[in-house]
Amino acid sequence: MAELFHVKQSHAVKAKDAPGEERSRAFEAYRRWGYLEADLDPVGFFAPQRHPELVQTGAGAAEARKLYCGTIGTEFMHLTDPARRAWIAERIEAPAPAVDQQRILERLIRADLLEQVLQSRYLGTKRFSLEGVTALIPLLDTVLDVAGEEGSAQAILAMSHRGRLNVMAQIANKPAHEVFAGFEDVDPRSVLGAGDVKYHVGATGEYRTASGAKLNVHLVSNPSHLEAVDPVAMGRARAKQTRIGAEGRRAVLPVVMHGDAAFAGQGIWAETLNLADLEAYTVGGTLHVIVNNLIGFTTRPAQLHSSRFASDLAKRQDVPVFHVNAEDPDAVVRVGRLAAEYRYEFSSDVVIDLIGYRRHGHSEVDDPTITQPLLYRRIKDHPPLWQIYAERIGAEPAERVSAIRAEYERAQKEAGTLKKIPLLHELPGYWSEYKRGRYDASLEVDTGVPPGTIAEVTGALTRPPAGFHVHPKVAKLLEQRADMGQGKRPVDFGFAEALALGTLLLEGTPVRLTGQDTRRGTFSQRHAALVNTETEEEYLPLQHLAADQAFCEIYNSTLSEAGCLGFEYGFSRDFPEALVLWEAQFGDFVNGAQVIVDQFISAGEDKWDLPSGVVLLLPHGFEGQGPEHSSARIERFLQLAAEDNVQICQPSTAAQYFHLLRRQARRPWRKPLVVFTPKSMLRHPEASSAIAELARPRFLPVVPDAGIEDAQRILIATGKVGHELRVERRRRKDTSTAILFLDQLYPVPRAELTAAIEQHAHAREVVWVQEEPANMGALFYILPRLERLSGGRPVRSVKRSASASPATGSAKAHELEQKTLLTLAFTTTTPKN
Ligand SMILES: Cc1ncc(C[n+]2csc(CCOP(=O)(O)OP(=O)(O)O)c2C)c(N)n1
Repeated sequence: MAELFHVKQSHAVKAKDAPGEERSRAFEAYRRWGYLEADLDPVGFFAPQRHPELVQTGAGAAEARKLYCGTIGTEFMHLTDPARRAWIAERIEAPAPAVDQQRILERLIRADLLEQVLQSRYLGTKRFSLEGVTALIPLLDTVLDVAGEEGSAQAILAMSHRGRLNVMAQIANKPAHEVFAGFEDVDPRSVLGAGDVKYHVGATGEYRTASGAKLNVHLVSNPSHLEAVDPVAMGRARAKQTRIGAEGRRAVLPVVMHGDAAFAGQGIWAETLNLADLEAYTVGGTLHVIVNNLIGFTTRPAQLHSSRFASDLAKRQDVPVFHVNAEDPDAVVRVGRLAAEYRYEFSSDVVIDLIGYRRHGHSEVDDPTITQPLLYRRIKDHPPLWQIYAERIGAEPAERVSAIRAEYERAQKEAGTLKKIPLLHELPGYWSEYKRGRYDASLEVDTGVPPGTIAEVTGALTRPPAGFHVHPKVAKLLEQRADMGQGKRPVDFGFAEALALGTLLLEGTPVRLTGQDTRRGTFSQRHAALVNTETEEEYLPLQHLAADQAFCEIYNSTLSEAGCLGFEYGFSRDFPEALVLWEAQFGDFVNGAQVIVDQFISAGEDKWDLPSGVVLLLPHGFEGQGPEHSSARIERFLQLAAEDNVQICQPSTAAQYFHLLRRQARRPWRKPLVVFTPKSMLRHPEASSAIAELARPRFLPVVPDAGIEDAQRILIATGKVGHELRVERRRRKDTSTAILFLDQLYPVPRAELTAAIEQHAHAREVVWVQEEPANMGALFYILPRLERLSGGRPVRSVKRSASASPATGSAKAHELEQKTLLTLAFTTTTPKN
């Protein structure tokens, strides 16, 4: 092997160089640029790109060329660690290890015939065939083989539509007749308005590797939205690893497959890649496979990415990329082993770019000859890979081909006789104690905590270790919190949260909380980590409550919404015992994660029957901070709400927040919870709570008005404006207006709302008051419901005028608007809604 490793640009070889030096330069150039001239052109439409530093003659050139410009193109010279570069070079420059060609051939035949039988039996039905990249199956076989050798017991697989049915059958071991059953569409009545298409659902099975190891394989359910599943798979892997403990990262291997167009184009994947090596998110390396067919629907690579390869984004980090020609299965298998071993050796992400072609149109109902006539003329004459490979290795597989075809045809017939859709999955055992589906009152549990326990937790939360230098502002806060915990001053929101998490941790509920600047809190309200002013060392009091407490992870996230929320949703899917919370910096930014909210959090249970108890903390409130620091878009969450799929709440006091968080963990019902959290209300005196409030039994979905009896009018609000209304009422010395807080918007608390209204039997009207413009907030949702529950009283609303943007950019305009809003709320003559 040429000398390893000068990491500098290679220079053109000069004639006077000594042969040793010349050889070493040639190797260096090929290690760096060889992948550009590698043979990665499966059907003659992806010609090598010539590079001037790749000399064709002279000492070492031919040898280096053979190693680096064959059917494997290795991009690794961007890795900053010389040991990693050397590790890869050593393996690429060593003779290719022997591979089990019979096993490869068997897998190729199976992959191809499954598609062919589907094609012949269900002509014109979309299946997103794998043909053209069938080498994916032997590739995954090898990756899992290495995983077994390395001691893994589980693999989390994520992928989009392409070849998914094949991966389900060959890798997740879903029985073939169940794959066919998806095409029979039996029992449609069982999924009216629910369920998902066959190429999106998940699968769970056991894979037996070549060396006899058994691996549980989980193929993650995913939506059509390409790449959205990436962070979810990572979060799921992290949860499974956390459950296992110290050996977790070795025991669970995440494998994520990507389309080439999606890999190059979708931002959520870039966000996810950035999580790879962070303490808060690492899974000890994800193995990525780009199932690269050099086309995206009808669009060619030159229109899809500014770089030669779809994979280039990965190079922003220390991640090697192995391009491999999918028409050379031996090379594919070699790369699979190399990449998987690299993951285990360095706990690093690694990318395999499996470059093949697409035999049919994007789906089987598309005619690709309309947009790529030349390419598809060539593909039409190109034999399936198993035929090419059988010839190459001198095998005679006719008998196996007939036997496998017959096997699939039998399975297809069996599917036709099924009356019910086969169970697609079973939730792991740790879900057995938790319920999903509809809400019912029997799910409720008490969440109150007596003052004695609060005082104990407060002690641990407010005493930093000896010699720890606390910032003077934080020291003062800790003193105040100590008083709060002793009942000497009201408990504020920040401390109520700490107490909720602290008491849960002591009761055995693990906590994971992440978000931008979450450790301190955007509004300097949390201070979950104390920072030593002398050393910057951090200390998390919630991690030091008791020796037998549950684990507590509180992290600042990266500046990402989609990636980070997707991760936490994934984590919650595999850790129902934990309270998993994701916090937006301002609720306004949650729309950066809209796909995760729409496709997973809101619809996941309906589509896939997969529950989650993830919590979203979304700071919300109109405070004159402009259009992007006001609204978490209550209206959008309410629009997504149906069939008890989520809970949407806005706690009006610290105690309500305390009970809400505890309720989420202690109830056996696992359901996403969206919490509109306070900003200025964090410090609003009326939003603080007496310590006795923490001891009361439960969260109140509707907070009645204790101060007013037999009111003439009832104002109902949610969030900060309710407190402002109460202040305004005092200012006006009004004693005839009751002000109720609707702290739970969804599921709508009908009984509590009716009871709170009926408490004021003589009230003449019910008024919904919101800060949000008329086209936003809860208005559209709540009015019809209030009309049904108001006992025949007229219902009207007070709100800002409809507006294209959520809030004004002027603090003074905001004040004027807010004042008008409050005035209107106390005016009895406002006409219709
Ligand atoms: C976020 C998103 N945008 C657009 C689409 C529509 N769409 C479905 S497949 C596809 C092409 C994907 O190409 P590629 O990633 O290369 O995968 P392939 O289908 O070629 O395997 C497009 C644009 C989608 N599903 N998701």
